[in-house]
Amino acid sequence: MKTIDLRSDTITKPTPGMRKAIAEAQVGDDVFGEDPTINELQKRVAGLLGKDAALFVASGTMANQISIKCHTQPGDEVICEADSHIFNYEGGSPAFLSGVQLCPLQGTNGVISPEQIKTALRPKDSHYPQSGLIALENTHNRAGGTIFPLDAIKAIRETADFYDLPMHLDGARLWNAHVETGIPLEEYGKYFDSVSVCFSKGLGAPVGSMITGSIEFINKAHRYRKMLGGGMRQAGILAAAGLYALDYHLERLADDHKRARIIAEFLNGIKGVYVNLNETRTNIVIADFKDYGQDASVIAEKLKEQGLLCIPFSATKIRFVTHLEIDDQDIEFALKLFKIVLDKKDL
Ligand code: TLP
Repeated sequence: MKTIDLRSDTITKPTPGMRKAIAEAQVGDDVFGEDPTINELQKRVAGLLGKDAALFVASGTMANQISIKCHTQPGDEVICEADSHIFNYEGGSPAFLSGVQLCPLQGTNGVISPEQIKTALRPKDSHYPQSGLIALENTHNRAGGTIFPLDAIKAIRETADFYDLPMHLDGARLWNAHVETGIPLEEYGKYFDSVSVCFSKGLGAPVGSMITGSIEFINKAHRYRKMLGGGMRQAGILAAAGLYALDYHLERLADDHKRARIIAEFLNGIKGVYVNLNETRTNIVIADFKDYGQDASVIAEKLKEQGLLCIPFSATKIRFVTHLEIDDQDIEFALKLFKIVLDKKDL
């Protein structure tokens, strides 16, 4: 049976071209700083984000958590959005690794405001945790791949400057925001003290993320990476995939966005199903089946029986993600499967 896997853009396997780049990569011992391919990727990504330095790490989670560790002291509080990846999907590691607590603010489409942040800031009094960091996410995964508007980021930066707070961006899918808006990565980067980006999401590399920031920040991150056992040796074979992805898989994200849009419009056309079409601009579609009359998990199971894989995100919501391995025919086929599973209920 043919399978259409829309669970995540993390499921892609390296393409033949990427595998060739991996096979031909020059490598060295990266713990000694001697892997030329790692060094090239770090330099390139730092440049793209307008930062002085970058550090290759194993995963997006590691990139976010090392960044939190660098910015905070135990007992601090990190202001983030309530649906953010850091708050929901990183295993409670801010508490485990950095001894900090999170202050989740309910955003709108993943976007929080300076006013919300001001209200959340703690007085400088020994009773309170100390506000230590503001962490944003762009694109925002659980909100549906939504793009954090640049003006909103600028306004938060002004607040952060006023209260002397650093800002971190979980930019696992910042590539998607960049391709969709045409806003240079560097423009996004300049409002943050640190930005993490991933090669293993829409870009299609098998492994790897990058932390970018100042030289001082990255030196600190380097030490924490080592402490976490994240110092890798001939990791240039992984960086080669990242370099290849930047050359060949960045601009094509626009295709993923078009395909996600087709799914979004189709599902939104079904009675009782809602997709926020205004905000669905990248490769993630969150469909809310709240008036459809069946639990998200039941619908996901029925879709699976037909060969379409997706992830329920709540009792009523299901996430569908387009990626490198989904082409136009797959989208046509997906719509056919949606019709089989959903239309009957619609009649
Ligand atoms: N997200 C995964 C799951 O963990 C939910 C996915 O399938 O989307 N930041 C953001 C915004 C992410 O979406 C993810 C992965 C990460 C960080 C963590 O990346 P990894 O999986 O490399 O640790």
